[in-house]
Amino acid sequence: MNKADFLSATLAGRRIQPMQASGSQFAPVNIALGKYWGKRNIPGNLPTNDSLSITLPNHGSTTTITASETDLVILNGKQVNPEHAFYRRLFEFLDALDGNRPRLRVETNNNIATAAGLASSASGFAALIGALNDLCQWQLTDTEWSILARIGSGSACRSIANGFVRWHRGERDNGKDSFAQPIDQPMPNLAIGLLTLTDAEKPIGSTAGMKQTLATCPLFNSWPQFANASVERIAQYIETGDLIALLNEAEHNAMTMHATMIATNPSILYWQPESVATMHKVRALRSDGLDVYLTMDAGPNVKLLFDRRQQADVLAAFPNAELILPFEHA
Ligand code: 2P0
Repeated sequence: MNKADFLSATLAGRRIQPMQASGSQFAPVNIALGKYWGKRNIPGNLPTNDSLSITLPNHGSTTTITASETDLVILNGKQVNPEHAFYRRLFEFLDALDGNRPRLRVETNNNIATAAGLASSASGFAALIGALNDLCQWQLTDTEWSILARIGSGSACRSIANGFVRWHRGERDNGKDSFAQPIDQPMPNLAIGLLTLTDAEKPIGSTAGMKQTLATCPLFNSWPQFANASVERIAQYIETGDLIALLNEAEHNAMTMHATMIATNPSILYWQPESVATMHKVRALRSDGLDVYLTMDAGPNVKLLFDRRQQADVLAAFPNAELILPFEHA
């Protein structure tokens, strides 16, 4: 199956036919506490393992789509050149959705610090599907929304709700059982600190990085089993309200994912000296009694995870951290 086949399996005859002047949708970014790393199917973005994220409320992408004389992309107020990777990826996806689509003007605004290494492709594809759903009045269910976003970018399937969200890897070849669902259980004391440590260029994107890991990493055989069990533990800690156990598991999960990246050939090392210095600092704070943990994605920046009741101490140690309280939103 190619991307268009995966999409049409869920679209069930829906086409890109505007039913109103424009369609809009906001979608939030998410940070995985149990990571997605590895695809069992590349065009469908079908993962080797479950993952589980926390949404950053009010941080993300707003996309508005209108029918237009020509295809046009506006990103953060600036027109994007058709040669640009963002433009190409977007219209390749829209063409796969509907080969006879009308010309479209797609405007996206991201209100997130992209420098902090937050994946705007996740909020972007979730917002894109939502805007099309609005424009064409598709009446998508949340599951269909999640599946279509996943085919755009895997982690986008988790950007459909606030709070904790779990992506069930699924087993079917057509991907219809691979979607995310919110976990209706808040953890009000969970706090996140976003650190922008460096704007050093990433050595390799996630899609290529996962491919290389599967092809060359001798440790990867043990990753899916570990990752599934780890997500299961995280889900249990959410249920029992054990914040510290959850944060500890999230850090272990991230470090294990990075171990698989580092053990590829050639090695993928997203860490920069500032990342490693931050890891040591977090450990030193922990041995001083502060419950602060960290997670990292496919980039050099670190996301601190802690108990908001220790917010003053954590922010004193990391004055540049942007504080996010995921369960405090309008
Ligand atoms: C995650 N990452 O779970 C993991 C952790 C990066 C490290 O999802 O190829 O942009 O579009 O499916 O979703 C980044 O990968 O990759 C990602 P594609 P995506 O958040």
